[in-house]
Amino acid sequence: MLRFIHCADLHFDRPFEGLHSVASKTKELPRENGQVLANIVKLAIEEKVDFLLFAGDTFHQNRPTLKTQQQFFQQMEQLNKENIPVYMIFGNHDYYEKERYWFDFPSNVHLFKEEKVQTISGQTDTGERYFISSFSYLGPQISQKKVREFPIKQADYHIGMYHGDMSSKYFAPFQLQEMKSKNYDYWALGHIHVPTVLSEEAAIVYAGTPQGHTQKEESTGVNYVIIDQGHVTWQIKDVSAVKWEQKEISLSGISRQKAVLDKIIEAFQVSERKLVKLRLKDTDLLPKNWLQEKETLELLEYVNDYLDKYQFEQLVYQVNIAEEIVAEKIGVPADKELLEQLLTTYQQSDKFKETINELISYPLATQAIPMDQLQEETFEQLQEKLESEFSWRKLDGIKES
Ligand SMILES: [Mn+2]
Repeated sequence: MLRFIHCADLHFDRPFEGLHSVASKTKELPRENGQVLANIVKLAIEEKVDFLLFAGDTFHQNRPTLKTQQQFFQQMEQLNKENIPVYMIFGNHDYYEKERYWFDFPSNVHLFKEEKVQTISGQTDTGERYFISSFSYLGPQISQKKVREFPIKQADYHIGMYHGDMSSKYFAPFQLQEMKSKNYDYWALGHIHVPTVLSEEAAIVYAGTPQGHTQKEESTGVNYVIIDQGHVTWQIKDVSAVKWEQKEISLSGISRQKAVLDKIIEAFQVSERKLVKLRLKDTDLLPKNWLQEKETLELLEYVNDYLDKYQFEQLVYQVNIAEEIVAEKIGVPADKELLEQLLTTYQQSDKFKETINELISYPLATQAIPMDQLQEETFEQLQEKLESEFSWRKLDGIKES
């Protein structure tokens, strides 16, 4: 029997995004990432797993800060003390460059340091042998179909780790059939942040990110996998430190602002570590224009002060009024791949910096806004806008990520 944890897309040093309107209240948030990693390590030790897999993008940047690295290496040392091996690949975000590390990886951490597919073997405490095949990114993209280089299953237990996306040209594209043909016991995938099972019977699985860093990443976890006599089962284990929630509040029957406040407050009954977006619906009895843009910030402050006062751990970062009107999408006679290609090209940081050159020339601006974060959020918003307002003619009908 083999028991292990499949963790992917930890993005350990990634900031929590989309929280500008409550910036003064989010100073403590980066610590949550440390808590997530600690939760994963604790789970591995408690369950006495045979090993832990990191399927790429463990770090958000390929130059993780010294402090981030120190925290990570300390946690890996905990696993070392417990004799729990770690197998780690690098993705398009944290692509491997050996001179980037301030510390030596502890001896229990086995790295895939090459773009070429390699196979590492290990042994459980009870003497069972297993093979793990994988590759790492050495730059922000891989256009080859790496799956073709993977060997056919060669031991009782053979696991593939794969950071990529079926339908993208830039992230090691693959076909499901090619993966299935390797006969592996489990494919531990990374890159897609929402937990996704590509094949139940061949166990080809995206674990998803263990901690959401944007409101889009609501469902998160690591996979706890058991392989017993050729039979594979897995469970999603919640290791998150803070959750994202969208809360809908109906204002039906309410015609005065005062009652709105009470109604919102009522929606909070128990304290939970959550980042909350409020959607107010059924607002037709309230006066037209009852909530102006500026007032949503005032409302946020009021609600958050209330939550603080009663020691609720929720933080409300946005208030919206549910829009009834759905705008018609504008058709674009171009393949969705063009959009993806454009976004990828402009996401290269030097290109982005060229674009915002003027802004960067003001030292105050660069001090006030971390440029990586600005870039990340700009592209996220751009992609959202391009996808929500335009309809892209798809040529191949493959699922987008
Ligand atoms: Mn990735």
